[in-house]
Amino acid sequence: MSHKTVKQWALFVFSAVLISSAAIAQTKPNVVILATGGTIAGAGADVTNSATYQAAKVPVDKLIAGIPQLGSVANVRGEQVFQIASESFTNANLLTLGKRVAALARQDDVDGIVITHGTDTTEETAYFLNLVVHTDKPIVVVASMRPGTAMSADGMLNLYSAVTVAGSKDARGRGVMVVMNDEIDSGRDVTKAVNNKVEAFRSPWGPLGFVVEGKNYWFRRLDKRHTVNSEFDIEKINALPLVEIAYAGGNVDDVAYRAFAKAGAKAIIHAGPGNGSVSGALVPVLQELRGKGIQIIRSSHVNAGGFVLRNAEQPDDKYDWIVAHDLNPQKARILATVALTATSDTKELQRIFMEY
Ligand code: DAS
Repeated sequence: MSHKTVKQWALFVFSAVLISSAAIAQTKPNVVILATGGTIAGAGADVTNSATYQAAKVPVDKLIAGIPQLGSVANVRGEQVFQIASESFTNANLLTLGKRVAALARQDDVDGIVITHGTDTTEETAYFLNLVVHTDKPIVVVASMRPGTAMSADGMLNLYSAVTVAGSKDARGRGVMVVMNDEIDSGRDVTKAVNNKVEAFRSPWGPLGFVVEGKNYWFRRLDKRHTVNSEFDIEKINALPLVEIAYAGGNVDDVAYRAFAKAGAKAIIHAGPGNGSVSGALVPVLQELRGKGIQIIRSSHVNAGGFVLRNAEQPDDKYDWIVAHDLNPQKARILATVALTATSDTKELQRIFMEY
């Protein structure tokens, strides 16, 4: 074969490989990983340290490099939005993250978004994004209970599964999801139910589905309004009001409620026992604060499935109170924070708590 023919043949093979790899790359979804910190980016001193470690240490590029298999499910790139433990999240962090997610979701070259996050407030961030980001593209929040430096670390598989779901067409339109420990949960429903095991997250109404070895298995959809069907839009929200949670059991007094009012809270989530019950001793101060325009929202710290019933033991209509329905106190705070950017009318707020 002449030298020229060999050169032509080599050129042909090279361009064929280029075209086919570009074609394969195009068939793979484009997934962006937004890193915020947490245990999934944590590092411990020894492989036996599954619970003693520093969160928010490993940068996003190292997380991605640590899982070469990601490249077989998606074209992945990372952005380091924050590097914090999630208990340190503020309303300002939620706004910044929400606006970045919305901007990426608008891009035609982005098919799905993964957010690596601490487990402590995953449920709050995921619910916030579910309320304010107008896209039907998959948005998946992922965390881990053990740092990547520990034996049987869970972060690697959680992140691989999260990228798989975020790149899946069948994950579109399901609202913001949380992928942990093979489960796909709704960001609205899921909560951290156990402090120290990899099966830490629970949804009172059950998961949306499972992801196993890169395949999604769906069992239900979220019935509540979310994402493209939400009346709230992060593009129009530039500040979030102060909403506080007062945890109440027996022997409760009004100190926290008065302090929250003094600090400028626009609403107080009463995290009551049972059906969001309110001590008789509290009613006068709640009436006083309501009279000053502060919304009182009854939620329950009992929350393994069930909901606070309006006008059951507590005369909500008479006192002009709101019930948080099935939302736990921390989720009720997120919804109240978002809802109060649009209205302070009790009836409108109660509608919102029933619909979202
Ligand atoms: N402190 C926890 C957090 O950042 C660590 C974790 O579990 O991710 O939420």
